[in-house]
Amino acid sequence: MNTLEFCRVLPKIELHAHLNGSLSEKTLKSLGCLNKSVSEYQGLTSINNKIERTLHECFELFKIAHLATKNPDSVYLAAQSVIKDFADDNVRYLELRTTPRAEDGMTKEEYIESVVKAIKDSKKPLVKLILSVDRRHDILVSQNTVAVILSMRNKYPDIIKGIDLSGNPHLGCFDKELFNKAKENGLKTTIHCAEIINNDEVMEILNFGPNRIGHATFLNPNYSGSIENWESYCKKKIPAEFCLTSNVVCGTAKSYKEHHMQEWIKNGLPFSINTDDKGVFCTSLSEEYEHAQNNFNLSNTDLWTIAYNAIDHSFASIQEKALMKKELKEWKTQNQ
Ligand code: 6MZ
Repeated sequence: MNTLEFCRVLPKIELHAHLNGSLSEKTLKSLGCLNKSVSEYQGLTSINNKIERTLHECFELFKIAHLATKNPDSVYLAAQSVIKDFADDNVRYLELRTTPRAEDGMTKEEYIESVVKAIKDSKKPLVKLILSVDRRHDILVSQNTVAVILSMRNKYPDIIKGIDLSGNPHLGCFDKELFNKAKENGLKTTIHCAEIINNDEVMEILNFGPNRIGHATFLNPNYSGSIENWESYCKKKIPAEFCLTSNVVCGTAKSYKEHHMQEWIKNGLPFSINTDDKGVFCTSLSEEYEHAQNNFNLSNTDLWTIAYNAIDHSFASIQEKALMKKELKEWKTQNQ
C-alpha cells in the first residue's frame, strides 16, 4: 500500500474545514443550476489547478462561492455535499465551520438551520458545527452574530459546539470581550491566529486562551514570531490546527518541507492536520496526511497517532471521544 492509499483508508478526524471553501467544483456547478447568480463561477476552472494565490485572492474566491449559497436550500445542499465528500474520504469525525450570513431575504438563523438540518440528515461521519465571526465585520455586526450563535446553540446544543474567528487576517482584529461572552456561555473557542505576522494580536489571543488556534503560521521565532509569545504558547500548549496546502498555496509557508508544523513535531506540541478549504485549495484530508508523511518523515503509526490525538482536541463530548478512540484502536489492531 503506498502512502496515499494508507492515508485514504486511515480513519481521520477533521477539525478545520470552512463550509464555503470546501465546496467541490461539481457541487458549485450543481448549485449554479439552482441559483443563476452563480453562473459567474463558470470561469473558475482554476479551482482545479492548485495555482498559487495570495491570501487576498483567496478571499475573492470565497465571495464567488458565497454566490452559490444565498438561500436556505442551497446552503442545505452545500453542507450535505461537503459532509458526503468528507465521509467518502474516510473522515470519521468532522467539525464543520461556517459564517452565518443574512442576505437576499435569508436570515442568519435560517442559514444555521439549513446547515444543522444537513448535519442531522447525514448518517456519517459524526459532525459538529462551529460558527464563525468574520474579521471584516464591525463590532455591532459581530455582536449580533454572537447573539444569534448563542440562541441557536441553545436550540441545538448537541450540534453547535464552538465559535471561531476567521476571515481575511489583514482586516479587523481579535475582540476579547466578544469571545469572552461566548466562552462564558459555554461555547468552545478556536481562533485563527498568526496567519500573518502580527505579534501583538497573537499575544492577546494567547492571553485569552482559546481551546484551539488555527494555522499558527508566524508564531514560532524561526517564523517571525516573538520569543515571548512562543514561550507563552509552549506553556499553554493550545492545540494548533494545521492546514498545509492552504499555507503553501497562499505562500505563507514557503513549501511543505518548510511548513511550521515541524516545530510542533520537534517540540512535542499538540496539533491536528486539516484541509481548511478543500475546494479552493483542491485537496482532501488524505492528501494533507500524505504531505505530512512525505515531508516530515512520519511513519504510518505516526499518522495514526496524529488522527488519534485529534480526538482529544475536538469539541465532541467525553462519550463521543471514547467511542472514536475505541474505533481507531480497533482499526489499528486490525490493520497492523
Ligand atoms: C481565514 C478563512 C480562511 O464561513 O462562508 N476562511 N479565514 N483564513 C483562511 N485561510 C485561507 N479560509 C476560509 O467559508 C468561507 C469563509 O471562511 C473563512 C473566510 O471568512 C471565508 O469567507 P464560510 O462557510
